[in-house]
Amino acid sequence: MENRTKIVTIQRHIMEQQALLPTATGDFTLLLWDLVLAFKMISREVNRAGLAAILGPAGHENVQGEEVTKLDDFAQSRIFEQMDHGGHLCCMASEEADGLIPIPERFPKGKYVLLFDPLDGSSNVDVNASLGTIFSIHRKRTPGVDGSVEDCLQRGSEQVAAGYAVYGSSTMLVYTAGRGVHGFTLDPSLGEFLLSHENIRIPRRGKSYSVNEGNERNWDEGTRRYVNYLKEKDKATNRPYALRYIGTLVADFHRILLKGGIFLYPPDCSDPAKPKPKLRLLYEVSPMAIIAEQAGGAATTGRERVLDVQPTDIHQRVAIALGSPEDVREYEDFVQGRRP
Ligand code: AHM
Ligand code: MG
Repeated sequence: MENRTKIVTIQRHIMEQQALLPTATGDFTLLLWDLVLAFKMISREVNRAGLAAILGPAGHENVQGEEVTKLDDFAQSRIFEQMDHGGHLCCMASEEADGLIPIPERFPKGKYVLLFDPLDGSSNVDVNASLGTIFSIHRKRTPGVDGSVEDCLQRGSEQVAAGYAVYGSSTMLVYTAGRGVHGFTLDPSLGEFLLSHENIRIPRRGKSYSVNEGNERNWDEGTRRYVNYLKEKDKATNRPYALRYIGTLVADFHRILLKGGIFLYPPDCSDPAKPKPKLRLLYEVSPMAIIAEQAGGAATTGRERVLDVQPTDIHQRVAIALGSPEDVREYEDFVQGRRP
C-alpha cells in the first residue's frame, strides 16, 4: 500500500483550499462547485457536437424539447442558468452578451462577480479541434445588493479566482484561487474532475511560440523583430523556436503553461494611429494572466503588466504576450526598443 495514489476530486480540493482561510464562509466554495457542473455539461455537449446532425431530431429540438442551439449559445445559457440562482453572485458579464447580465429579481444576490467567455475558440467548433471556457471572479466593490458595471471593471490583480476548462483529447479544468495553479482531468466514467496536475509551474523558458503569423504585415515593428529573432539559430536559448498555433487561446495557452514558451496576440497596426487589439481583457486576457503569474510566468501588453491594466469598458480589448517569464521579458525588450 506504500505507493497508493491519493485521489482528490475538485470538490475536495476546493474545500481543502478554503479551510486554509480562517475567514472563508464557504460561499466561494459553493460558487466554484456550481461552475464546475456547468463545465461538465458543456464538455458533454462539446464531445457530442459532431453527432448533432446525426442524432438531432428534425426541427432542431433535442430530447428535452429545447431547440438545438449553436454551441456558443448553449455554453452561454448553461453557465447563466447554472449560476443565476445560487445566491453567490451579484451580476455576471460575458463575451457573448452586450451589457451587464443582472441576477433575476426573484433570486438572492451574493458578493461575487462572474466574468466569462463561454466558448473560446468558436472558429474551431466545426473541425473537432480543442475549445475552452474561461472564467474570472471578482469580489463586489460597490454598495447595495445589485452588481454594476463598476464591479466588473476591476484590475486583473484583484481577481479572487480565475480558470479555464479545455475541451481537448480529454477535458481539463485549471484554476487558481491565489494559491498556485492546479489542474484536474475529467474522468468521464465517474463524471468527476480528479487532481492530475498539482501546483503547476511554467518552465522559465520555452521552445515554441504561438501567434497567428498570417497577420504579420499588420504587426508593430517590435513584434516583427522579436518573431524573426525566435527563428534564428542559438543553442543557449533553444532557438529556433517551433511555431504552434491552434487558434483557441485556452488550448494554445494550456500547452504553454505545461511546456513553456510564449503566446502573442499583438494589435493590428495597419492604421498606426489606431492599433486594434483582438482579445478581451476581462474574459480572456486577465484570467490567463493571473494563471500565468501564479504558475511563475508573466503576462504583458508589451508596455505594461496585464494585471495592472485598469479596465474602462467591459468589452475592452488588449494586446497580450504571456507565458514563460524569460520569453515574456525578452518580448518586452523588443517592443520597448531595448533590443535593436
Ligand atoms: P472567440 O472567443 O470568439 O473564439 O475568439 C477568441 C479567439 C482565441 O481563442 C484565439 O486565441 C483567437 O481568437 C484566434 O484568433 P485568430 O483566428 O485571429 O488567430
Ligand atoms: Mg474567446
